[in-house]
Amino acid sequence: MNRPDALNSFTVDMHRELFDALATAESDGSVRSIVLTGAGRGFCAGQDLGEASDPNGPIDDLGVHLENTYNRLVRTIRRLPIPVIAAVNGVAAGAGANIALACDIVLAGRSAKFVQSFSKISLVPDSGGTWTLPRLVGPQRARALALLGDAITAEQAQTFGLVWQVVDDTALRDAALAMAERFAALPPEGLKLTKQALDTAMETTFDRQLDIERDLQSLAGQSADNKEAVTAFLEKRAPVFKVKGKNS
Ligand code: T3D
Repeated sequence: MNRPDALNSFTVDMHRELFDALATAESDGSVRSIVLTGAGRGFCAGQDLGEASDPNGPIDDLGVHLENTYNRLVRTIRRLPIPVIAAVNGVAAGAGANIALACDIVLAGRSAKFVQSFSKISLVPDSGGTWTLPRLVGPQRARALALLGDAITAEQAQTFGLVWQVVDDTALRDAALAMAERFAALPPEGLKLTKQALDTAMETTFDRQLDIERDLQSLAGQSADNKEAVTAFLEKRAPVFKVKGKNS
């Protein structure tokens, strides 16, 4: 996200650019993971409030705007068949915080902050926040975060379960790229199916989830990636996975 002077707050144009980038990454089958981060000192301050309040601007009904932009974005992130890493390099406020939480793995620089700033401007947490937060932090903390709108530090966010790892600010970029390289070395089919399995887990029963695991494992077990990984293990050599895509 690249509007550093406004802490990478979202305009309609920025949404369009990010959709285009995600679509390009998805259609190029050789892309094995995505790192989402912010230019400058912030990760993302949510909606650009200047654009949202401009009577001649592109936003009229906020619900319509949400559906066309933030909802589409977080649905895309969750649906992508490859891991998405949020590298939260500074403040993540409003939708910016919840977009980070929609990603598969959240890394944070030590100076990052997470703010559900919606209550301060009389809005409802969006971009999936009311779904994601209670599942990640539990109902009491979710309510306090959403209703008070207090900023929490990267360390607190990690303690609460919002963040996988906190690293020094100067190490964040390298940590995110190192994780992306780890994903690039893993067989992609298994990662895709694992994302699918975890997506259904929070909404279903134990029995139903066992059925889902069975069906996905059946697919995984038929994949060339699984065969190559097991053969390589038995032959005590490094596996070589065939990657689809225009660059392969
Ligand atoms: O529209 C819809 O469909 C509804 C969807 C809503 C989704 C949402 O995200 S609602 C929530 C919107 N975001 C906010 O309410 C956060 C507003 N920003 C802040 O509260 C603070 O800026 C921060 C806590 C994020 C950071 O504070 P601080 O002190 O580190 O920085 P700052 O000085 O406030 O901001 C730096 C600059 O960025 C400043 O511009 P300037 O004075 O240097 O020219 C500030 O105006 C600008 N900026 C920060 N956030 C936004 C913004 N400009 C426009 N929109 C913003 N959201």
